[in-house]
Amino acid sequence: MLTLYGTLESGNCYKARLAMHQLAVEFEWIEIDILKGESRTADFLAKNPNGRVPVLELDDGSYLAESNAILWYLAESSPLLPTDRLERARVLQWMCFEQYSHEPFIATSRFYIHLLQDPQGHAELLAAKQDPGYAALAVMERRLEHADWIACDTYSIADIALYAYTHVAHEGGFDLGAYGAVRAWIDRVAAQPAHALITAV
Ligand SMILES: N[C@@H](CCC(=O)N[C@@H](CS)C(=O)NCC(=O)O)C(=O)O
Repeated sequence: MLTLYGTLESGNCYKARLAMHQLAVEFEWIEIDILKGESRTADFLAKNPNGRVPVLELDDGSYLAESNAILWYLAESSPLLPTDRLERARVLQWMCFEQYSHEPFIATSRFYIHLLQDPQGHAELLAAKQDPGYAALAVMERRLEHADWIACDTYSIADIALYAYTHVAHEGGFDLGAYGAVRAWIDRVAAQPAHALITAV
């Protein structure tokens, strides 16, 4: 059976859990308390030299880190990853966008506010993340005004990757009020079969 090492509140870890629920893949969940440094122990660094969750342990005892790499591994040969060459590249395009232009602003703001519960102590950092965070939401809005799904004609792991932190953007201090197409897409993602909440293991 697969084992997922992660932190329940983390959107990056939620991506893998949501995909496994939707693909009906059984897995064992091992909670890692990142606030206590459990992802930085020698034992954990042997699993992921980058000291971060999520990490997926495969049946043969090997480890895979990076949430979007884990999504890609899980979704291979499933409807969550298209077979067409260009569509696969577009899925990757949006997953790269998520990691470079979205997660560093929206997810990290949520980390300071929702997990550390210390917005005052990080006020300067949080202020600096507002404009790029809203810019990422505007990019999504432009795409979703004309499309049901973020990367291609069907629901894919690119939707899962971006849903993880977009649907809880308010917990990072972002107001989705002006992003109607993004909000409608959030509802579509949540209505997919075997959807699981971010709070569910
Ligand atoms: N690019 C990585 C980011 C992983 C990441 O930042 N994980 C955070 C939790 S969301 C973490 O492990 N933080 C603990 C630490 O840095 O010690 C991914 O997508 O998996």
